[in-house]
Amino acid sequence: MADRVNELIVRLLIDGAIVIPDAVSKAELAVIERGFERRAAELGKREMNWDDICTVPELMGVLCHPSLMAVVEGFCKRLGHEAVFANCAGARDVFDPKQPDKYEPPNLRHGNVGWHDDVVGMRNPNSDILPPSLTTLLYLDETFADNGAYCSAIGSHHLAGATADKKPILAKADEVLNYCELRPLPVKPGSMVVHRSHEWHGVVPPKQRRRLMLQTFTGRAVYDMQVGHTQVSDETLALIPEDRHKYFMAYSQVR
Ligand SMILES: O=C(O)CCC(=O)C(=O)O
Ligand SMILES: [Fe+2]
Repeated sequence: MADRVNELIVRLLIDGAIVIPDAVSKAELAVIERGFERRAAELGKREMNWDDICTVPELMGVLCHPSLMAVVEGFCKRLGHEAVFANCAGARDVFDPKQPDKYEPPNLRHGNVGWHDDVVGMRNPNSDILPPSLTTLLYLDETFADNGAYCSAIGSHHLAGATADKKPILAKADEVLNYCELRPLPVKPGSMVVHRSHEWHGVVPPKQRRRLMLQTFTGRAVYDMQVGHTQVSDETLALIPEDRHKYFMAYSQVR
């Protein structure tokens, strides 16, 4: 088990993205699905942000799950950081039955995969926060190499840089797509993808239900350097097992 976790941590360092198979049990997954479907039905939508889900016990129970934290904590420790929860962007079903399937397998290079670096979406990122930061995705449905898989440009995070005043420099798209291995990471339900900042990724357009829940982590010492972290209320904390409360922090100053 410890060997397996260490292997995943080393792969994260080298490749920038990994799969944790069966991160939650079948019984846990059934609970999560129940929470997802109940809340989606209440709201009449299948794309839910943090405010939509922060009172749903079945979904809050997944935050900082022990099988995920074994990898996240070990990874951060290796870089001299203490892992803390940064952000939850919500839970969503990205399958849109109205969207025609435009993907032509096996063309990951030119197909409609939407390759990107998540740093593009961050407000004012300081490059110092990026090395220990990890984004994690829990999949509630199976994904396949030609249908719904998360795809990684393996090692692409090594191509990013930073200016002297700590502004991130993104890799060039052509270099990523021409020189990195473009690898689909299909998963079984209950598995998680974990990826580093600056790792380029995309999604093979799904032909069926594709529900997931997102969580992002960073290092305690760099937490304050980035705006936009999810501030978890006491009401929500009460839904999360107490032994995980150590991962939750708040900004040291009001923002
Ligand atoms: O749906 C996925 O597997 C990845 C989603 C993604 O890349 C994102 O939300 O930035
Ligand atoms: Fe992304």
